[in-house]
Amino acid sequence: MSVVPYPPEFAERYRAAGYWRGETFGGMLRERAAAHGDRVALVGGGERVTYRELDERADGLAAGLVGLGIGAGDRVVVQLPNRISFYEVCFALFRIGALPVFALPAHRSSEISYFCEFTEAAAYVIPDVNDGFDHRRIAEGLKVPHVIVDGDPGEHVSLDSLRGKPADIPGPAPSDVAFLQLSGGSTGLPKLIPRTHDDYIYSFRASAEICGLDETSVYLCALPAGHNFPMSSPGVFGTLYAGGRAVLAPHPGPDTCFPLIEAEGVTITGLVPPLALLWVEAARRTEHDLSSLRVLQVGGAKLSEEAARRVSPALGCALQQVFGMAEGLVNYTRFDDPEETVVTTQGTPISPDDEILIVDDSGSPVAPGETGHLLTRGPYTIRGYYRAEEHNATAFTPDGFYRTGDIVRRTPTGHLVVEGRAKDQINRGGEKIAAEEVENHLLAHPAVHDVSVVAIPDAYLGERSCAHVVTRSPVRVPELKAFLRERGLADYKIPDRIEFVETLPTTAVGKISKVRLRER
Ligand code: J2J
Repeated sequence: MSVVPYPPEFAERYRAAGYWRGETFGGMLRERAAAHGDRVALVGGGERVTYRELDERADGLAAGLVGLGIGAGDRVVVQLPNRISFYEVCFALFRIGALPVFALPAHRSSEISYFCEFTEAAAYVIPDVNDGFDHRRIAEGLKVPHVIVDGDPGEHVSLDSLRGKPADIPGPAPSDVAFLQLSGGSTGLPKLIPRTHDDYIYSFRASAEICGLDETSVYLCALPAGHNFPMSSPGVFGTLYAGGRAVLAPHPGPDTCFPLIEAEGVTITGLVPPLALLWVEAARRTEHDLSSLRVLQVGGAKLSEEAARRVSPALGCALQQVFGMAEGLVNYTRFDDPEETVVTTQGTPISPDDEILIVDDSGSPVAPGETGHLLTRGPYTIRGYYRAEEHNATAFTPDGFYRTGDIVRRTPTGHLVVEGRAKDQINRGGEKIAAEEVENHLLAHPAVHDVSVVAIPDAYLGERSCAHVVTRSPVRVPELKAFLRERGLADYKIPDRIEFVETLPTTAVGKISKVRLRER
């Protein structure tokens, strides 16, 4: 089975409670275009697109994609940067019922070829050149029927050539899977997350409400558009749901974003902790007027209390901590939470029906206030990864709770505090690296006998990655890094440090002890 559905009794409950309202992405855009067609929906690359224009462009593009042979249920790997075309392509695919697979701009041939092959993708959508990298290079040798380029297509299909006349296309059902999102991953190969129209729209509609979004809101998309946080917490989709305006920043740094905040009157944006700190520093000496900014959301990795205390004074806006995951569950500190709660916790869940369990190593609930493994189940948390039956057997409990791999505790007020992580992952300033994936690539080098990749603490990023390598023949660090790049691994996954060791420490049962490696 490629997708694990919500059990019927849960689906019924989520509908009855009004979480799942039978909405689809396509329908939502149509309604917004009818209600306020002339309002600006998206701003990016010097262009402004109204709700009506976005709606029409999605229709035109959907017709062109159908003409290319793309149909309902087909997977399409989308690797576009923060531009208007990202959303045009998304809505066109949503209208057809084809599923975008959201790759990040940083992904390279290793990740992309895996996504294309694993999902048997019908197409791969890219910019020509972005940030100095020619994405058409990844397309060379890729096993995918169509490569669609936003820009100079070379030998491929130009996105603009697909802009046709709207045609009648039967849309997907609200309970259908809308897209495949990427998991941060903790195993050798990244897992894909199937999200339905019903569940995802609930998550960003409720997020928009929690964040107080309305038609006057201006959301700045600073993080990569394909990531779950700027997409849905409340992100660009939450903003469009509320009838607001989303501004797309090509880069997340203050040099790019501060002028956009001033020019567009941005009211809310979301960042990962290292970027938030960069903004705090830059705000001290900026000449840009940031007074429109009401909320800075910070999430994706733990924000230290000390850093959290600096946000509001420096930026003159409220801080909101966001603890979320592409698999579902998202927590927010609320605007009426006491200041101490906002700086010391990662918030409470979106939904009254988000079920939270905190358990010990043997799976028994811990005493209130104690630290343990976070398990969750609810109206927008998946029941299984895409085409991953074997992995699902351990990633979920038999009664459908997702094992987040996060170690948390709950305060007496019900707020969650992230205390650590049990999953074999490195959180490099919000960018997630599955240790095993990098280990497997290193093991492919003939000089490498054994390897273990662990997180090491870092003042700026929170964590960096360090590979401990046992060699069988001499090799130098730059050679190993070049080897990983040649294999087409995304840059952020290349270990920050590589240490050569005689042996790797083992546990009592003979497994490599990452705990002892981290201590080293
Ligand atoms: C500590 N760890 C955090 C936080 C995520 C909103 C916000 C973030 C994500 C995201 C998201 C954290 N403090 N505030 O999808 O909608 C770590 C946890 C979690 C993992 C999920 C959203 N916020 N984390 O980061 O799928 O370990 O989603 O399980 O990329 O990031 O990563 P991801």
